[in-house]
Amino acid sequence: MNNKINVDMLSEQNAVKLSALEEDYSYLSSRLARENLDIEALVEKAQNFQIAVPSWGVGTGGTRFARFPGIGEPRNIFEKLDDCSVINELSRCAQSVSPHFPWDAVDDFKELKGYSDSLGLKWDSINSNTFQDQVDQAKSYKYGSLTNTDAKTREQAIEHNIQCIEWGEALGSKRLTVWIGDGSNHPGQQHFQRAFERYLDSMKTIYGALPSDWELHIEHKMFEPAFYSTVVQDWGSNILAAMELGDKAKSLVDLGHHAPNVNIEMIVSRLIQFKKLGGFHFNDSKYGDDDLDSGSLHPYQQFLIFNELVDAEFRGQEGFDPSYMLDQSHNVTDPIESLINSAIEVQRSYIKALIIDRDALYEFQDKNDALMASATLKKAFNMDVDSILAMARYRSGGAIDPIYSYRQSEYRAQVAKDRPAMAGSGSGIV
Ligand code: RM4
Ligand code: MN
Ligand code: MN
Repeated sequence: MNNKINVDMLSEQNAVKLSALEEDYSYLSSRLARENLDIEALVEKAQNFQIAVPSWGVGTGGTRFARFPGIGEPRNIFEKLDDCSVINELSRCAQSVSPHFPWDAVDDFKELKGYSDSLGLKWDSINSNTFQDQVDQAKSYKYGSLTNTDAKTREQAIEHNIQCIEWGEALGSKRLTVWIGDGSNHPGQQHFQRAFERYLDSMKTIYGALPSDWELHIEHKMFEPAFYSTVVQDWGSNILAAMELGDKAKSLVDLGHHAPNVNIEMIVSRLIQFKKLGGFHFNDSKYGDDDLDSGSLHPYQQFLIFNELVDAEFRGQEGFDPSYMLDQSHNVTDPIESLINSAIEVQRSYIKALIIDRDALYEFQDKNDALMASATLKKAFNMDVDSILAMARYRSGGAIDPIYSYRQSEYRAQVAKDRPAMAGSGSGIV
């Protein structure tokens, strides 16, 4: 295996941290035993939890105003994979990468697949991009892509999505995620119904090109780049489109794509109920599509989402198999550190949701005991599961303290020698 982090150094660092971990673990083990919970089973669950990393997340992001590049930023998909490998080697819960095309397109996809194999990485959802114009593109997306009033422009956008499926097949992916920026900036600019009809028409062609074992994930977003109306603006439009297209079409929930204060966990529950929950783009936000680090602002909301997910798992809900991914933009941190932390924060929400006493919760719900129902959730949320996560990483060959080990490795300084500073990156402002 092509390791980016020195294995011997990692074991030395782990050795320093091991006795404290064992102490915390043994305390938590007896604490959980009192609740009839087996810590070993939880560690196994944590070891099996995986969340994909977005290829565009390993470069420094930016805002509408500026982008301040970091040092040693990856210049192409191969270097992005190197960084993703570091994230996985230390966290052991981020085995796959979600590429964005054409940003990550290469001439030789076999070579790319060979490289990801050598790092032990897999490919998650393919993301198409018809929200920007590429240099040699015939038709502009200024007034929309899949919903453009011009048929030739729609065809070009459809073709790009079909091309993405083909590239995805070469990489062994099984999903296409479509997010479009189409919409309008002025009242009256766009006929709502006609635009959505054009969207469905275009998506039907893309859906028709899906291999039989693929899924098509639809991502909605409330606003931006269109500021008055967006064609796939909310989970309502999203699920309507997914229902119209067929079983292989599902809705994707990006946490930053809703109006402030929206009850996202309830949307998740509805999507689960109608077998339309495709997956997630995890991030955190305060004002809009901020793309902040997962769990950095609203860890309780993230936990409540996992409460719904674990509930579906617990009840054996038919057809329930959502995919988890991060979708963040890092402006002031080292993206590798943010992505490691975020993957672990999502994993933490999952483990905490697993320790909710579900039978007790159902009973309190049935008896309308609001206080105790809510306290049942809070009890699980307040449990410090850190040693479960650290033990899971350690047993899977990762780092007990990933940020410590990452800094000790001096990976960023090493790669910076071969990666000159860049004024802009392919991913630009996400
Ligand atoms: C969008 C959306 C998509 C991502 C782009 C880069 O806001 O979240 O998932 O592909 O950003
Ligand atoms: Mn997203
Ligand atoms: Mn977004």
